[in-house]
Amino acid sequence: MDLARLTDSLTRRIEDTVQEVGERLFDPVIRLGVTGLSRAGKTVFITSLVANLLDRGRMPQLRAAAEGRVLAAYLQPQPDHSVPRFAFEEHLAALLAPEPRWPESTRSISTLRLSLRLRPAGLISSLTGPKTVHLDITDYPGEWLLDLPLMAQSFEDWSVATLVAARTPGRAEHAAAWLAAVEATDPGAPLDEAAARALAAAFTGYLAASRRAGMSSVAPGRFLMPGDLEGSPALTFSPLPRPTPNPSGSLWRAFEKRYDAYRRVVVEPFFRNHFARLDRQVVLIDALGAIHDGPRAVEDLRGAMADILTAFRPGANSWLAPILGRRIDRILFAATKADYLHHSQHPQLAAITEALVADARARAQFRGAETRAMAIASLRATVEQTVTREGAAIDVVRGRALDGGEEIALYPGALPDDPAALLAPARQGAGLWQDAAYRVARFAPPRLHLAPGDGPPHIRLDRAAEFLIGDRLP
Ligand SMILES: Nc1nc2c(ncn2[C@@H]2O[C@H](COP(=O)(O)OP(=O)(O)OP(=O)(O)O)[C@@H](O)[C@H]2O)c(=O)[nH]1
Ligand SMILES: [Mg+2]
Repeated sequence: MDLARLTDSLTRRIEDTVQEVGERLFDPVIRLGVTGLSRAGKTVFITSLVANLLDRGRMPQLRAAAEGRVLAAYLQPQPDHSVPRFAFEEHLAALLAPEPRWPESTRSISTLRLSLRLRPAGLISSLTGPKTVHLDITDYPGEWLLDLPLMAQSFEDWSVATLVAARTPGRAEHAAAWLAAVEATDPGAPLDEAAARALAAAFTGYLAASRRAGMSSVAPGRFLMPGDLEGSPALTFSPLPRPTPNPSGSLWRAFEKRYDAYRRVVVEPFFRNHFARLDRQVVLIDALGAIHDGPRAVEDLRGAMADILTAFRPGANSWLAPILGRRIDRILFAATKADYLHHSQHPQLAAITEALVADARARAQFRGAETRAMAIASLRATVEQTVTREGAAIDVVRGRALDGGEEIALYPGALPDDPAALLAPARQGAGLWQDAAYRVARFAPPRLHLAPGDGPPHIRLDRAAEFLIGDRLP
């Protein structure tokens, strides 16, 4: 490298640093955690939220926007030099294409910084002039969230819990091959790498089948979504019963080491780097999807969310406590995909979502954090309609089917007013809903023609944004 270029790149680096330091010192940053299991709707939420903050025509409930105080909104080229940028433009283009497509399952982590230039409200404005606020958002595969509870579990405890869960109805049928492989293994015998790989593969097969059946608890997260760890020995382990005796060099001890390495090398950095210092959190929950999959899926979702949210409890365990939950002062529990329901049923959906996380909230005691539950759709794919069947008026939603693209009307079933009508049988281990059937047909994204100044259509995304960041916009 010649001297001129070297100096040039040095200067640029210094400018970068100065700019970063300047931003950090003077401009407030809101770090929004978007938390949700796989397919909960994180990527669509981030894409639509950002698009609707850039073009605010559909954000009347975001006060700063309604009052015309947002002077400019723009995306930073590369917010974090160590993490890829969230592919906002690609995701939005796919949703706005003539044949619109939902995003693929997220395979790795990415991040985005949106900057808002604001005219402060009221008296301050005449004194200070415009202010800039940055909004940092990270996207990641939902599977990885399931690793959070592992941090508080030893290999032995995790093995016992996972083996017990695998024998329960709803899971046992998917676990047969893996459990047979565990039975046939002597965990006290010396490590045999080929046998280890076969066990790990059988375990992964069980996790994949459970997920296809609508189950949420399918940790460790990297087994189903390895990211850059595809084929890595760090993923070659499986729960095993502890043998006695348990000599050093046993398969069990080897798996224990790998489990601990997985937590130390994979899980801890992910949470340390990306959940640290969050200010606000939105927890996206696909409650409708679970209801559709049946009582066992609902109970499994409840359990998974409880395990995850409990890890945010201050003091829950040694290393997470200083990292998580301390500063988060607002948490929104959002039922996603509310556009599957006529709005007359949105209150029931919000109530069910609130009840789903009630235990976790009580246990986690998000000290001082203000929480709220809402039914939202990041991207509205349907329109509402009232049809008459056999003399009775029925509220349906209409949209394009994901398979085939033809117009369909959907009546997903009536959600009960009392969430316990769903959650109690789920808790008691019911296999099917007693008096109701819930249907969900997957909708394709709508074909959109956005007017200038408008973001994509949504349901209550502006209210969600107001709750999550509104008070931080000067
Ligand atoms: N109708 C409707 N469907 C939605 C909406 N948001 C998400 N979906 C559906 O949910 C699917 C998953 O959404 P994503 O945003 O990709 O979910 P994710 O949480 O990023 O999932 P992972 O990347 O696998 O962790 C989409 O493919 C859509 O089918 C919405 O607002 N309305
Ligand atoms: Mg995603």
